[in-house]
Amino acid sequence: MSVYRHIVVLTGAGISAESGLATFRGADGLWNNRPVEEVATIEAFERNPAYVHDFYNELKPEVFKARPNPAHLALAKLQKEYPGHVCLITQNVDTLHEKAGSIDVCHIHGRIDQAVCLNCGQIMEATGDIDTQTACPHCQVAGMMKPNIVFFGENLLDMDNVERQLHQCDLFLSIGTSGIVFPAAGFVQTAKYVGAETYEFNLEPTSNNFYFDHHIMGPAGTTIPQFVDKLLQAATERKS
Ligand code: BJW
Repeated sequence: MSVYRHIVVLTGAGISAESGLATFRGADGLWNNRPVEEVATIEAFERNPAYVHDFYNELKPEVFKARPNPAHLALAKLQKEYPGHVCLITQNVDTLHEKAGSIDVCHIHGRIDQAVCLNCGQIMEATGDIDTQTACPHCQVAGMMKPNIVFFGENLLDMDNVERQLHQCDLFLSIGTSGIVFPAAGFVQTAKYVGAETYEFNLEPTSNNFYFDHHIMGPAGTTIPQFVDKLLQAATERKS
């Protein structure tokens, strides 16, 4: 195992599956077998915001009671103990990486514990219910609040930072994501282009596996702690 200067980790719903949260495209998928792109689109929200608010209001308690699993904890340990930089990018709207102790997590698809006001653009904490009547505490306009979740057709968050991180990385890890949703599915291509070594961790091969040098199959709660131990051990051996 080599020692790396700049590790970029991309996580998806699969890393939170062992914490009890449904993935999107699995058998018991979050959207109950409806194509996610037909429900989680900005057009669907504009058509029927009450329906979308109800969905997320119901989902919040389940997400908030979930606890980080060994994969989240191992990545937090990697961030704390690895001698190189470790950048954590997640597509997940849960905050299990933060609960595991990770810092500076880049939430490219937003966070379920936040709302954004479509009138003034302010992002705020929203752990309780929001609905079509909720007023923005910043600009006071009512009825313009949206969960701070990136729907299909919306731009991702923090992409300037993501691009910067990807262009510096020498190791790219993709964990528990089907590689179907862009632009996140294309990050591995950028990493490969800049010369990074690339690993995919999943239960099964994905359709996006062309750019991965290594495929490690198995539950992330098992494979990630083992892999992190190897990275940390290599770094320790290099030092001594
Ligand atoms: C385990 C496991 C265990 C299970 N251990 N593994 C280029 C080409 C084609 C289309 C596009 C393109 N660029 C943009 C698009 C359009 C679109 C898109 O990608 N469409 C595709 C469907 C083709 N993208 C967008 O619209 C994005 N915006 C954008 O590009 O803006 C620019 C633009 C604007 C306007 C017009 C055009 C461009 C926005 C994407 C937003 C995604 N939002 C969602 C929903 C949020 C709602 C919510 O959270 O409730 O984010 S979609 C949904 O999918 C969610 C996820 O973050 C995302 C990714 O899913 P993920 O994490 O991969 O989950 P799954 O379920 O798919 O996979 C889980 C995996 O885990 C599986 O592989 C399992 O095997 C594995 N697993 N247990 C290890 N224990």
